[in-house]
Amino acid sequence: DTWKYAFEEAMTDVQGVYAQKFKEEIEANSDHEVQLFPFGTLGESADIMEQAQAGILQFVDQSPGFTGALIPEAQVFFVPYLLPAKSEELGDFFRNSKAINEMFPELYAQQGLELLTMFPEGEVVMNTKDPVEKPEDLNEVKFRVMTNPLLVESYKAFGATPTPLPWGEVYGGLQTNIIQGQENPLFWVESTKMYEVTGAITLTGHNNFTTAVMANKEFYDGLSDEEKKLVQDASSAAFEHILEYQKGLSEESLAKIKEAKPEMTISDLTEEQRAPFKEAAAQVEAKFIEMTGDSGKKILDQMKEDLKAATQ
Ligand code: 6CS
Repeated sequence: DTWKYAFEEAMTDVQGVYAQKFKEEIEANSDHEVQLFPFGTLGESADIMEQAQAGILQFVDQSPGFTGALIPEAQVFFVPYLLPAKSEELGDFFRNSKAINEMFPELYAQQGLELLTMFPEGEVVMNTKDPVEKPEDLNEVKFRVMTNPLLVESYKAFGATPTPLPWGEVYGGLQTNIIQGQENPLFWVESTKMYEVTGAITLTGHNNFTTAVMANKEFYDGLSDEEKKLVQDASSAAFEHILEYQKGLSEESLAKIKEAKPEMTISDLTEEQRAPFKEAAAQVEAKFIEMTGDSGKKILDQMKEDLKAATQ
């Protein structure tokens, strides 16, 4: 039989490379076939999530940036400067975190989803029309964010006018000046040619892009123990593969952007320049607790504990 798996990016982007490895592992170790649906083939992120919940798709990759309405606690990934910047520490965190591996699966299960993995996709940069070096530079900037209330709060705290939009509207929005900025990892800025419609990239170090892969829960619960292990093993193999794949990816992507558009302004903010953005974090964290109550606080506290363990 054929298992359908949709994701939010192209086949050659990070989610696509992960999905291809997952497919390869499943097909090498069973008679099941995995059919992959990249971005644009079945609609926006919200559409593929609906299809996965309805059981039309067996697997879906949806980033917490879009899952906030369904699972408010997933917005924890948008508390600025929470995740570590070093890739080894990030890997350890995702591998061993109790919040990720025990607490989030319960929340996804309530939405009919079996959470298989969460993994990082790369440091997020601000990508704007005009250079940004301080919060004042974001004044009057309509900044596109993923559709997630906490991300709106972050960019308010950073000094911008946040504008939540699905991905499909971002290129056109920048081109027609409806928005003047967006944030994403460098590989994505490069592969989707965002540099064509923007003029500046700012490294603020405020986040790493997190994504999540899940299965329809009814489908997963109906698998035999052996098949469940097959899915878990394929997920683990794809997780290790994608961390390895990302080594040096941001640097390569930045070099390609510079080559395609030499006049692009690249600002890697100093610690001093980052300080006012860091100061905004406490306010965003408080908003997160306000939005999610006890359940969110428990996840955040556990994450902080897991982060401590991963960065020691
Ligand atoms: O910003 C977004 O909406 C998109 N960013 C990435 C890195 N992946 C998919 C997502 O749709």
